[in-house]
Amino acid sequence: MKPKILVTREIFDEVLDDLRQHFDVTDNQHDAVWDADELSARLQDKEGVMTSIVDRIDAAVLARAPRLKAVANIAVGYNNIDVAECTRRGILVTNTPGVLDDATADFTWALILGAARRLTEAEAYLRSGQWKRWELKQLLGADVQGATLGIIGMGRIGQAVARRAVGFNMKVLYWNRHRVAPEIESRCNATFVSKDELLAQSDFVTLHCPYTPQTHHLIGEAELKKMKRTAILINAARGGVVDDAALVKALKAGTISAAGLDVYENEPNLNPELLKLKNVVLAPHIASSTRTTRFNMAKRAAENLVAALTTGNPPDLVNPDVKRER
Ligand code: 8YV
Repeated sequence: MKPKILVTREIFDEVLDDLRQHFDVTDNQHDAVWDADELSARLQDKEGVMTSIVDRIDAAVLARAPRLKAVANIAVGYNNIDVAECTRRGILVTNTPGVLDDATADFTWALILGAARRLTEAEAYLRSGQWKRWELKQLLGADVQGATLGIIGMGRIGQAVARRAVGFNMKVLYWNRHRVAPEIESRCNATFVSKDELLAQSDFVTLHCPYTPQTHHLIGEAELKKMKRTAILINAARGGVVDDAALVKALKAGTISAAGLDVYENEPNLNPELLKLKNVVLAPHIASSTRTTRFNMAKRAAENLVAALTTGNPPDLVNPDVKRER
């Protein structure tokens, strides 16, 4: 008998077919969002689950999944999973690092350029029929070329963002938990500075750190006040790293000039004030969403699940301290 697994999100048929070779698969063709009870009921007899940030695999859900041996997240971030509880219960947890760096970095640049050049505001203006003539001072934006880019979180995605800044002739500053290797600094042409220095000097501050208790509201009222009044904040990392209420206040008061956001606290229920602001470019958590990248993410998660439940050694294990014998 094949091990039973649950796939909580609608995924690509080809990946589902691969999974069916190894497992008895229950999938979610309608991409429904299950509450904790519905999720737990479906996990009761499953050995593995392939999931994404929409589904919370927390201690209460895990307590009701006695046969679970592996959780494969279709994402590089895994703040939707109680990893410590998985580790305690001997459950392997995996993510999908590497395959989405470039797509996410490209989209970060879409937000940087879109916010700097007021692209969504310009399009709304045009679509509403307000455009009557060319004007010298129409929709004036900020220069990206030659500006200073501050990167918070210099992992794979932060580095991919930095490498793209070379083409814009930018000065790149970064702040990270620890300084990265000199070869990486020189490849990215990036200088390690303190968080305060980065906030004070950057024209664009872009976030690329995971969401953890340590990064909760890493950018709040005090940090926004340390930024230039002309600065633009970009978040394609995780909601919760930014205090959205403080950001709304800062954008309204002109404490900073604009923001480009792909992620929010309490997704998909945005702070309604954000929707009213002109000086934000907003996207629905799609930074990794290219056809190739999302396919590769699903494929990588499936490979991790197969390895976790067959060899016990998935390539992208995030909790190496897990006790393997169950
Ligand atoms: C995913 C992401 O699309 O990888 C991540 O951490 O935020 C995105 O690339 C999203 O998490 C869906 O699970």
